[in-house]
Amino acid sequence: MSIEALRLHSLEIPLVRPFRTSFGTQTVRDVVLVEAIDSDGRHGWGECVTMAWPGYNAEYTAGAVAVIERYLAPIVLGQDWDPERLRSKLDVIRGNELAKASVATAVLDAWLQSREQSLGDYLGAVRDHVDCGVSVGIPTSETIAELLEEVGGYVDAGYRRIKLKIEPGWDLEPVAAVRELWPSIPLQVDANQAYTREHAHHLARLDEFDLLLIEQPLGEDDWWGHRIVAEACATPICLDESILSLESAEAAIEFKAASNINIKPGRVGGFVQAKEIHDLCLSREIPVWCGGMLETGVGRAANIALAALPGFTLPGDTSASNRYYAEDVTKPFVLDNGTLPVPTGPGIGIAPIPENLTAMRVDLIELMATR
Ligand code: OSB
Ligand code: MG
Repeated sequence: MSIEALRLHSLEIPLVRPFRTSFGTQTVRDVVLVEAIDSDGRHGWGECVTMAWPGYNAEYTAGAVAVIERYLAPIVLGQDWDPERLRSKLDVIRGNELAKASVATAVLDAWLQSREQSLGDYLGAVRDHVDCGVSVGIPTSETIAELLEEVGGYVDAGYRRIKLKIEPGWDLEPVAAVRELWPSIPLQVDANQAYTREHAHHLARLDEFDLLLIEQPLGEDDWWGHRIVAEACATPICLDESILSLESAEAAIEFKAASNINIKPGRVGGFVQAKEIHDLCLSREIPVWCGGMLETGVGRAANIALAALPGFTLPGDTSASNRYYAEDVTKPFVLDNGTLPVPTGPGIGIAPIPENLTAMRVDLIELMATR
């Protein structure tokens, strides 16, 4: 089965509420779904999790589309792939992990379908449901009242862990307010690189709120700064943006810059790499959890399979579809007692609903193998 075509579907899906982080506010998810069509007529799907602008990391959606068109599609098209060989082949393109992951996952989905194997089975899933957390943005009104209203809704829905987005000026007070109302809910924070080393002792004031972790307080490449913060705080430090590869995960552990890791398959180039990082962390007893990028059902299905691996001992940002979208491009994932079911069908186990795909689509690029 060789890959005969890649289709890049650009979608715009409104979010149920604005999502504000230290790097900006999103009200619409503009996302590209990659469809890989093989010579036996199978359709594999992968989600490109870039944001529209380079605020989370250096990649952004329009740039990722250009990278896929110019560099990744010519590598992939017209050939037969297994996941490991594709991974090493795509490695000749530097960086651009989010773009690479989207193409690699679409090809992986088609390949798994040809073997009638689910992604969870392929990766080594040990659970049929995963514990779900939810990531709560900075309220656009910047009021504690709005934050508590939103968190209350998620607690009532059954989420097993709450993550609050923080930035300088929005940290101790909101965390204290949530902790006061819910004294025992598992709680953590995510700064998306908004602080500096000079804030180490300020961040240590979060210790009194019994948080699971503080995620990515400093810049992506500030290894030494994260070590300084880790020494100042009793709360575990977790890295997200800094972890781009197996090697960076190992550096974080050995250097004691982090004591747990958020694994996002997009950020590390795909599921083969995500599993390698999981395996390393499991062997070093470093807890991991599955991050999110406001995925549609396509990316969510695959993330849930990953989160079913044994080392994923903390609830992930794998929330139900209705936390993000009134209508998803796939059948929605519905929270079941604070968990989501691991898909069992071949490949990622889900595909866009054709009518939703067409209705949400703002652009379509088709790239064909040349013969
Ligand atoms: O830092 O984890 C992050 C969303 C977009 C970009 C970066 C991040 C996030 C989230 C939301 O925190 C996770 C989700 O619910 O998908
Ligand atoms: Mg994060």
